[in-house]
Amino acid sequence: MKSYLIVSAALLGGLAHASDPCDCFPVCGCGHDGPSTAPISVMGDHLHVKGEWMFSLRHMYMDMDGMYAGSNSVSPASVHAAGYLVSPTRMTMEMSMLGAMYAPSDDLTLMAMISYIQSDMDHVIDPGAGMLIAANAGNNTFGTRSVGVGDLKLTALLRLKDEGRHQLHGGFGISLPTGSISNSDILPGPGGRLSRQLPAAMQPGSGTFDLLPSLTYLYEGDGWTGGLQARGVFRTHENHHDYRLGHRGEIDAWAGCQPLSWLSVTSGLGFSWDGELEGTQADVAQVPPMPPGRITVPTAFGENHGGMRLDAILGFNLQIVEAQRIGVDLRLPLWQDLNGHRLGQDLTATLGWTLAF
Ligand SMILES: [Cu+2]
Repeated sequence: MKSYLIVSAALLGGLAHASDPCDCFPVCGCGHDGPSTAPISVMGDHLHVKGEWMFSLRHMYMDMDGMYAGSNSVSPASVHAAGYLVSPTRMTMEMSMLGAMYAPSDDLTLMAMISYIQSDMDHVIDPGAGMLIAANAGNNTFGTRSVGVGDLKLTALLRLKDEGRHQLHGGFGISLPTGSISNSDILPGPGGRLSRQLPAAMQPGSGTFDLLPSLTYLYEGDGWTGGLQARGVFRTHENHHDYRLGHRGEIDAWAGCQPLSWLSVTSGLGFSWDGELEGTQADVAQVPPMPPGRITVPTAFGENHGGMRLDAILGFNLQIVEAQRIGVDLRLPLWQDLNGHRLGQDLTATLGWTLAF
């Protein structure tokens, strides 16, 4: 991770000194003169000019590999020793996002986003849990998959300040529970391998109306631009499976420059905080019928959700064709401190394309 930081710092430093002052346009990287420096995974980073539309397509790949307790990586055996019959070992999530933006005025941009999500989770059963292994057709590992449409997000971005090098806008959004929270897959348990409700982490939707406030500050320096975005997700009630996901807060900070008229390079940091899941997950078993004193799987319990994480961000934006942008960014965790026993974050990669007219 240190080498990554040195390389990206050297890259940005070298570009800033070697090239002419960058023509960076922090207002909008879509349809203006050159790509913005905001990482493609940051949404709502810009406003549009009156009457302008933008469509976007993003694909995000997230890899969670290995269990954590706090900030330490732990083995499945230690998860089993904590009482759980089953330990997750890995989860991948792929999310395709379709977005639209429209500006009814120079000070207001409306944004809508819908996603399609595929999640896969691998598990290992405690070698001592013979009955459960027998119920799993003699195998001590199993995988689950969940696919579906996610929650629809609607946001209004309002300009708060536009003064020389400084720009500030606020986001007021709502997430509508269009995603399923009732997806099931084949799981071992009483009666063998049967279709059962998957835990919250595998559901495409939150099942709740969520508030999505955000605040974005953009700065235009000499030869570089930077940005800072703080955003939150507040769950307003419990869903019909008797739980709500944790509230969420995130801050992304980035700085970048445009070494070529069609290329921008960005480096930054992302901090995220997730709260614990509240409530019980109806239909997800917490206590197995046998053996006594054991519990099922960490994902069935609220205290094993959430935590804090600091990511390094490295991104590129290309604008080869007028009004279109292709962006890619990587997020790699520098540090994470997670609640209870849960999978740690490994890598998040986002590839996106935007078209403005
Ligand atoms: Cu846009």
